[in-house]
Amino acid sequence: MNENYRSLSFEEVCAALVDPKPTLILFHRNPDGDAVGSAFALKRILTALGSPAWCVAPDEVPRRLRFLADAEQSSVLPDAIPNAMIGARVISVDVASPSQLGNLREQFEGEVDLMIDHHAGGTPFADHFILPSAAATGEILYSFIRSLRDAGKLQNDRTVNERLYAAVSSDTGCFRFSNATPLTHRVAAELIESGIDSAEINHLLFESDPLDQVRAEGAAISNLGFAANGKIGYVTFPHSLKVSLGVAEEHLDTLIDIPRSIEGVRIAFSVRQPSPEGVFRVSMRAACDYDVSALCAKFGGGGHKRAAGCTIETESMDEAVKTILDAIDPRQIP
Ligand SMILES: [Mn+2]
Repeated sequence: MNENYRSLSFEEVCAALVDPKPTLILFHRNPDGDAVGSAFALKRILTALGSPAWCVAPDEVPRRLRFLADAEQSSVLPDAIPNAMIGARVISVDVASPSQLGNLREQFEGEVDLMIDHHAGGTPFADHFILPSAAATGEILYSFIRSLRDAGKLQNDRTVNERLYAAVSSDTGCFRFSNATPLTHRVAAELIESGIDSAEINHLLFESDPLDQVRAEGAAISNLGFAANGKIGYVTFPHSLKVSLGVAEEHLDTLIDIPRSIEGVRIAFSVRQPSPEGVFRVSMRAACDYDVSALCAKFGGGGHKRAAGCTIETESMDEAVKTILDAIDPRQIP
């Protein structure tokens, strides 16, 4: 951890949020429901608190998550930042390490004033409020919002509640994963009590798959592999397959769910090859007490204990898979 950056108290973050200043809100590349929901919830909160705000990310919001974004902000890419926002305060949400800023890193590393995140083992790049026990960044934001509401500084806002619920539901796989704590469920309960349509949000998040995603999953099933007597399951998606199907990278985020949902699989991973170059993106999940973030950290990646990722540079897909398998000691799998 960089000693130049401070861990901020809850009160310090609340004070920063109510300090009216134009604000850019950063979220990570390949954005998920927590990143988009948290960023656009924070945008609305800051606006209500007198701070004009704008969301920025290295990748566009995927179409399936557009319902969590503002209609008036049609792009999150840096060239869409209004001139009035140049030099604004910068708050990052759900970003664990500078590398997750992708091509925004050069522009924003060292420029972030506050990071709010829930990943353990990241690399703080600003004064921060990091709570690894939280299931989602949206869960952390909810605690700030509730405190500000109780203090009479914020009104109850349905759109904010919807975005936060989506953030939490997204990062917990609809409240199925082990990160969904009693507090997570209490947050969800309070959000549902506020009158949002949780069933509709979960339908949009989990039951509205783009056809291209389903086609990609169908093709990937023939690329399933197993090791350690079926305790390890994996799926590969080479660049050539992406080209022949004509699918986009955003349609490959769910591939990891294929091996993860097979009986007996304790550790699941997917390996994607976004471009013809020898760069392979690995997503990893544990259905047991196995620290996949420690494993991914060996390759410069990270994440959570049971959900992590990394990038491997090697010559072929087979080599990438072998690299991961060699790094797992089957005797360590519970
Ligand atoms: Mn998250």
